[in-house]
Amino acid sequence: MAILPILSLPDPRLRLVSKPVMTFDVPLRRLLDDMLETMYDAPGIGLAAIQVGVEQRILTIDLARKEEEEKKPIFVINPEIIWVSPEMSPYEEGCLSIPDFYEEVERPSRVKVRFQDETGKPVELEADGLLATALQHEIDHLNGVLFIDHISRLKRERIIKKFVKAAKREG
Ligand code: GNR
Ligand code: NI
Repeated sequence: MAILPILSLPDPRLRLVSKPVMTFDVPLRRLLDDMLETMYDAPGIGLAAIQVGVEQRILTIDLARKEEEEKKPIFVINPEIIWVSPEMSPYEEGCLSIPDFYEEVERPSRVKVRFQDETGKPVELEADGLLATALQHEIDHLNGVLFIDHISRLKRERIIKKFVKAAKREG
């Protein structure tokens, strides 16, 4: 297993539309293991493959945040949102690719997602609360969408500018 470097704003790869996984092989299992280790180390509750530079429709999710909580990782491959609730809920979101910035985002409170597990088996999952938020945040990443795309243009442009400046300073 390995901890992979996480891309941050304004890396253009974060805007790519990731490609479907076609083969459920050993390299995929390795990538999932590395993503999980990277996510736990960060620490984060979700990670999309493109955040570690891999342009494939792959997510890892685990809401267990505290050390003592039992780890329950979910591997999500080729996900599709097949239903969203009409009700919306606000949640203060953050993103490992936009460190130290948090802002409230409104999204559907509940979602139904169809995806494949790490063996390629189709799965359907209905989620609410933080899991619904995390799934939507992560699936956005697969489409090159970041949570700042859901906030006001003024705030979005301000945060992008800050990261562009920081990247220039660091060369
Ligand atoms: O660790 C994370 N926490 C989080 C909190 C609220 C809403 C979404 C998230 S996802 C984030 C990790 C991440 O950036 N995944 O892409
Ligand atoms: Ni994110």
